[in-house]
Amino acid sequence: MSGETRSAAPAGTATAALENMRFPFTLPALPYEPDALRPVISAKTLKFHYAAHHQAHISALNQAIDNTEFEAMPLKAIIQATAGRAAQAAVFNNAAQAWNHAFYWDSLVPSDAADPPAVLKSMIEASFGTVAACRQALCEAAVARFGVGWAWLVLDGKRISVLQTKDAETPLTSGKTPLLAIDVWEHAYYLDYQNRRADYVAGVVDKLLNWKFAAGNLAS
Ligand code: MN3
Repeated sequence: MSGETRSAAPAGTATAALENMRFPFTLPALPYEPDALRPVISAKTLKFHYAAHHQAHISALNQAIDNTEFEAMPLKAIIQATAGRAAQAAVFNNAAQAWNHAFYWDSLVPSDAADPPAVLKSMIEASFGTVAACRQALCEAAVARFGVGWAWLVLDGKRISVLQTKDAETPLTSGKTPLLAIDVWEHAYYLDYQNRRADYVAGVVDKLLNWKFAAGNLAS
């Protein structure tokens, strides 16, 4: 595979594993056991989310790109090539959701209430004032997202910022570097929190954010 760019995601992550695959794509390994994020996210939610929802996007992606030019392409290239093209919506939606979910698994870590590593922390402080204000902005974006979608911490130029995307959309297609993702589709929390999205988001933002992974994405 000479001349190909290897994944820029931190080594050993689900995101890197997926980015280094070609058709047929397979579900990358979860970075922890399904019960590792309790009590914020139950094992039941995580198992369904991973083995049913994430797997469904991987399977649908393989079906959609079978015998097409996308068979030869890495996942991020497929996402870029199909973004905004109505005729390729099935490929884009499943490719982007396959990537978004791997990135979401990597964005979470058991019981991590620690601060970001120093380089990221100083960038966050330059953009938000404090890490607490950054956490608050991420919470607000995740709670305010109308309908299904994602909340993201991103590197936008030299600034750290927070944004939302709808449905399968991803910051990858707008030239921003994703640092962390929070899934706010109902399947991410409904078994545990029913309609209380804010409680799910607060638990994730206060206890599960993988700041080391976020910092590792600064160089990607
Ligand atoms: Mn999901």
